[in-house]
Amino acid sequence: MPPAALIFDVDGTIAETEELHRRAFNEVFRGAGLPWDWDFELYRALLKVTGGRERILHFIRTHQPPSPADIEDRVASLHAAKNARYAELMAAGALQLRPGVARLIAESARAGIKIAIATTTSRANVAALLRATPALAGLIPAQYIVVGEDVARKKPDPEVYAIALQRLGVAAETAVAFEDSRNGLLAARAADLKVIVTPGIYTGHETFEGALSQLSDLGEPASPYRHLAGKGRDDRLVDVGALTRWMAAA
Ligand code: XBP
Ligand code: MG
Repeated sequence: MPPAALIFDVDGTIAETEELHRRAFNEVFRGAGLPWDWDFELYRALLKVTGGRERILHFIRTHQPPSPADIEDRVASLHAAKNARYAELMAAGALQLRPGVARLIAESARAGIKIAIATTTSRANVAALLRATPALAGLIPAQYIVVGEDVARKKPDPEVYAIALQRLGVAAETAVAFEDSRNGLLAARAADLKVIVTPGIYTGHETFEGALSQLSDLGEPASPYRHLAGKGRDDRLVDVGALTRWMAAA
């Protein structure tokens, strides 16, 4: 049986969005007169905290950067400004989807498989990405897009996946989740989903026990994925046929 639904994480999985988030954070900090600059290594550590607002607060509380006294009250507005800048950068075409994402989503939608999103990022950021990505237009219905504002607890809590499954109306064992991070894997596994992990630029050092498969990416016909662990050693692409076989053998 082919899967009934595919549920995609956004940041790091559909596209390498985190460099755009980081750039937007730093530009907004500079614009607000704050002497903060998140470099790649620091941002990798900060990514353990999901959610941009939560990440800024965590930074203030754990790194004690030079900050005005009222800084915690300004976190919500800094975060809103970050998301506004992120949308501008996205609209300027600063990003491409990761290999195989558009191909797999289009093929699956044609086969009648439901496509959903389960992300801790803000709704506006998902909208910005979808606006900038004509290849996905119309393939992911709005009610199947579950975002940070929809949950009380962000990943690694499974809430975002539980809501997605409920809205999709499918059982967890018939669906597959796609993630790039350990926090995402833990969230999806706690919702009883099978998970394919494609680690990204910020998550290649993490460990992913419990994943159905670990691959460099979803693969394209001219550039197959690199198999890392689990299912898919003898395949080249993640497609509906491969997913069907991997799930049956799980
Ligand atoms: C993504 C995140 C997000 C983005 C920023 O995690 O942690 O917080 O970095 O988004 P995942 P917001 O890929 O596991 O969903 O600033 O909108 O919160
Ligand atoms: Mg992610």
